[in-house]
Amino acid sequence: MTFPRTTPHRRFNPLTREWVLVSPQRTDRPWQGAVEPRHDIALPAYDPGCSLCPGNVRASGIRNPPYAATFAFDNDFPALRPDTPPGAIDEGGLLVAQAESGLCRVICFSPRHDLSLPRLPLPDVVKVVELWTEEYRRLGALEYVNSVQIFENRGAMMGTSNPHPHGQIWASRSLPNVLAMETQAQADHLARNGSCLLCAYLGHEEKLRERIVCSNEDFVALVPFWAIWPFETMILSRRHLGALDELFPHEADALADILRRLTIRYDNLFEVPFPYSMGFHQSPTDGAPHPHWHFHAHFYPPLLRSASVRKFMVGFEMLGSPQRDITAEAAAERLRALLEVHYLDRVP
Ligand code: H2U
Ligand code: ZN
Repeated sequence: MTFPRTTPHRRFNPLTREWVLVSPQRTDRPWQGAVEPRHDIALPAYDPGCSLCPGNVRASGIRNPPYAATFAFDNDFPALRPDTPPGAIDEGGLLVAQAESGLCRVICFSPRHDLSLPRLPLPDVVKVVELWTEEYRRLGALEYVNSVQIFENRGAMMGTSNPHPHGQIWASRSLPNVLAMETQAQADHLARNGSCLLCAYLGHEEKLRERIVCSNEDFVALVPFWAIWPFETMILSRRHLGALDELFPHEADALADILRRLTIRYDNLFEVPFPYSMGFHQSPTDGAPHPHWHFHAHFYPPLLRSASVRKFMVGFEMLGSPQRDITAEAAAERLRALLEVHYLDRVP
């Protein structure tokens, strides 16, 4: 069976079990709406006013060490705390609340204020992968942590407070909504089919090869069939594994390689530092076995047709379901056509 890709259709996301409306005929509509300011002004290698640069004092009054590679610290303004007092209410299933504990970390990717994942040398990105792995292992081992959400908000458009290359980790007792949905969907798929949902999905994509952006021996970057954001991608491990702490050293190198190559392509698309929210989805750290869990990363970038026009999730999308204009296949083709040399690092 096929479906007409040039006319409106719905696509199903088997990980969250939600639908996206695809309307390819809308890509050419006129735009007189918001125009985003460019954020590609040259940054200094060190900014004395930056709270994340080495040796500087943070808002909390704590001074950063003169770090030379990566640096992680407890968020000075954490959304979750380890010592939250217990408590819960449930009034007829209508007023339901629970105390929540956890902890929040900030991860500096480099001492260089002006660099970012796509412009860091590969060995430096490997160090970031190693730090994420160490944090996942350490935080996941805490009694009150069942989920370790590692993420990066990149760019002012994504609400980042500071251009210094950094990410965050929120570790929590409860599984966040999306992790809970993905856990259930993967468990159900394994129980029903006897196979891993994402191993099976990756197998399809490798056969079709129309949504793959780039790959290496251990990882594949692709635009998922059910993508919502214009240039949304996923990175999937080829080997069935649940989390960063299961990677072999050569796989950690390969993850750094694919992250770097994908983010270089992103920056090259509109020749600006490409804004996005990205993060890893990994096995819950509740001590239970999760054979159904397949490690992956999601990239959600808002830019639509240029550096100055972004997608908004409003109207039908807020009230009904997400919608996209450019198809996943067309987005993959555009990302695939780009160079893997950063536009700022090209020799003229
Ligand atoms: P974002 O740029 O994605 O907001 O992440 C920066 C985080 O760094 C943010 O959560 C923390 C903020 O709370 N932060 C500190 O912990 N100390 C500071 O001095 C500045 C920012
Ligand atoms: Zn800085």
